Amino acid sequence: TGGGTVAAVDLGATSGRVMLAHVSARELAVTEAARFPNTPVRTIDGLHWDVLGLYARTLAGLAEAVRAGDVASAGIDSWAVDYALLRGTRMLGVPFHYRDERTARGVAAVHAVVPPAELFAVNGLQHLPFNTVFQLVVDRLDGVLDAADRFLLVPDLLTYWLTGTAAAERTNASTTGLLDARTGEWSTGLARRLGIPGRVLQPLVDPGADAGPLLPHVAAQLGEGAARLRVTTVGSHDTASAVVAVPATDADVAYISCGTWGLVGVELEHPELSDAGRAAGFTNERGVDGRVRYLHNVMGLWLLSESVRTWEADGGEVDLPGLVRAAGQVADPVPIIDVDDPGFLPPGDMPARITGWCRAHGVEPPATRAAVVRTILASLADAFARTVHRAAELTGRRVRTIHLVGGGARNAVLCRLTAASSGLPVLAGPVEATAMGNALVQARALGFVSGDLEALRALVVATHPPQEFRP
Ligand code: LRH
Repeated sequence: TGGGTVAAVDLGATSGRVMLAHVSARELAVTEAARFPNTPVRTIDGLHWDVLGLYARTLAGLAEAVRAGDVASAGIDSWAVDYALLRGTRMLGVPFHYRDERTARGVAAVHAVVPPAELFAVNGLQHLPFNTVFQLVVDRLDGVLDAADRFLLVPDLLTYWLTGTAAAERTNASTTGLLDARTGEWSTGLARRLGIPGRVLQPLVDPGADAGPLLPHVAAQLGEGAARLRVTTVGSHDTASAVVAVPATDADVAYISCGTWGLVGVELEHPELSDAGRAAGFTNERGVDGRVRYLHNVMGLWLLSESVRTWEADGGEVDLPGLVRAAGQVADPVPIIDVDDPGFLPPGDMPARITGWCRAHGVEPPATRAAVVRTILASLADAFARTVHRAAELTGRRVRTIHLVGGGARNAVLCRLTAASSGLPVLAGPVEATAMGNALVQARALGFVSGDLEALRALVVATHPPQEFRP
């Protein structure tokens, strides 16, 4: 076929973008139609996402995309776990940010009924205090869940606002903690035990499913070219889309999807529910085409972006690329911190917390901004390397190459340090893997390309060869 053009909407924790992708059997050309910041808002009751702002900017970005090309379809992905409650068409309150502290109450309430090991045996997930199930139980305790007849994860919410079709896309649903890792269906038994009414669980749909045409008022807002536009369900968990576009040529690879988080692991055909894996903090998330993303959440570039935010609040511009280059030249040894320490999770003064961590562990804290950045990058690389080797051990997979995709692939110091720490070659890029995976799944659904994930990945390798960092 001649191929065609789709729009990939990718909402990250720090920024969102609408990308235009022209896809055919030989081509994967991605250009940016719009990019906008995602700025959380703290109100009296906690930390929230500005979902209306994100929706408005998504609409503006789609309008831009429609003006620029003959767009056949749009697909939406975002960070996982967060959601809106709805009653009928009406959103009940402003969605919370997963970094809001309220989740602790939910964890205690859930574990009192279903102990951690039992929870893992059902959902196969790494314990993260913000998994949707914990948040929903807080809503139940606060009396808010009673009023809701459904919850929609962020990409499902935007798809609903665009099309009027309400569903739960399966890759993202797998991050809620309410999906059975073995069957890929909602665990209604678990929901019942936790007092989460079955009615709030929406019908599950798979990536590639048609979500329908735009609602008339949306099409009118997007202008002439939008008449033909449909929404296609993609791997709506951003990490699921990113893994689709890992430019792997064989199975002996691990991936690191590195943005706000560093998602480090391997792809499996079936969930791996061993106790050793649970103890090591591994998760079984659903991927596109029923694959399993067996991975561990490493804290990621959040440590860096939150440090920059702290320095900027102190006054003045921060030249991040310059700081990263300077970090690359720091010759004195820097401390290696435990990036997964839960103390680093909430927003706030990150350099102070890094200093505090070092003092508490009897090591000399980094003294300059460049040394702080070096500490962060070297510590991330150390965690990435340990996690890759652990994933290999736990699954019996022989890992000969590490693919690093996402924004982190732009950071040459991080890629170099990851190669050095792991003793393995790091193949970096594409930076826009998530948007590419999103676009490829749409393009396949529309018949612009065909084949399994390996075929889609071969197209990424051919069009966007990664950059190699040798150990
Ligand atoms: C990365 C990500 C990750 C989740 C986290 C909440 O953007 O989706 O996979 O664990 O955000």
